[in-house]
Amino acid sequence: MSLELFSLEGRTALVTGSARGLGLAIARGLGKAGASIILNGTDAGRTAAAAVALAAEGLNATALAFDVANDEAVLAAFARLDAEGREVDILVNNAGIQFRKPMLDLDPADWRRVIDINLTSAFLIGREAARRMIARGRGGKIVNIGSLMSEVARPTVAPYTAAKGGIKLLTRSMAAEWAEHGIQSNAIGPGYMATDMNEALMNDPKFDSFVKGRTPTRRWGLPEELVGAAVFLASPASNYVNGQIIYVDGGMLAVL
Ligand code: GCO
Repeated sequence: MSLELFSLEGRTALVTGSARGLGLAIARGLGKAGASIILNGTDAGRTAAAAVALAAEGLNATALAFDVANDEAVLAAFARLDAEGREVDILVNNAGIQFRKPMLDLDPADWRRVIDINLTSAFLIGREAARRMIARGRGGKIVNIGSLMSEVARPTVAPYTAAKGGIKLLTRSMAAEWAEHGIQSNAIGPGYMATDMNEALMNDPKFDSFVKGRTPTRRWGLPEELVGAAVFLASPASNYVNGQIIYVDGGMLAVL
């Protein structure tokens, strides 16, 4: 079997929230598979530094800082890509924040912020990318980043859970509307991964013990362990896969 099936040569991938964490690991992996990478973050300096770091590794990486939850910023970002002649063939909707507080104590503004960044941004950016993929007539790939919380809940993370549950069904909506245009829209559901966002949890002996006990693999996941699923869903290897979510969770969702 040819590895061409998993090659991203000649393709351009926009990865949101990729100045660090899971997004940066996924962007690096897509770059190593041959894609030209457009990194995104809200902090222009940090995003530019990440692009320089990937370029120093021999990857084709540039930075595009914009607020993924701001309608006008998203439109302006795609207008800039249009003006530069850059065509997004692969979109990874990874941007997301976490906000841990019981619902009874949650400020509605914090609820809305999590929903806007973790879910609405995927709709806003997904449709700008799809609009152009459809107009070009050669399809494309959309990979939304879900979570264990696309399936199950735990106390104190309601907005994140609602958003990630929405990501699962938004992915299916994208498949429903855009598959006929040659666009494959799928998702990845990371398990408990060793990232900055989870540092507080990793440093909590009780939660660390919970994760290691509840996960059959008995450890936290590494961000680079998402790369295989990301390259698969971004490559021709997944041309007949649509509306699916692949859990990279060490088996946590598979067992009681
Ligand atoms: C939490 C964590 C989780 C993980 C991940 C699991 O507070 O429970 O932040 O949400 O980050 O999303 O898939």
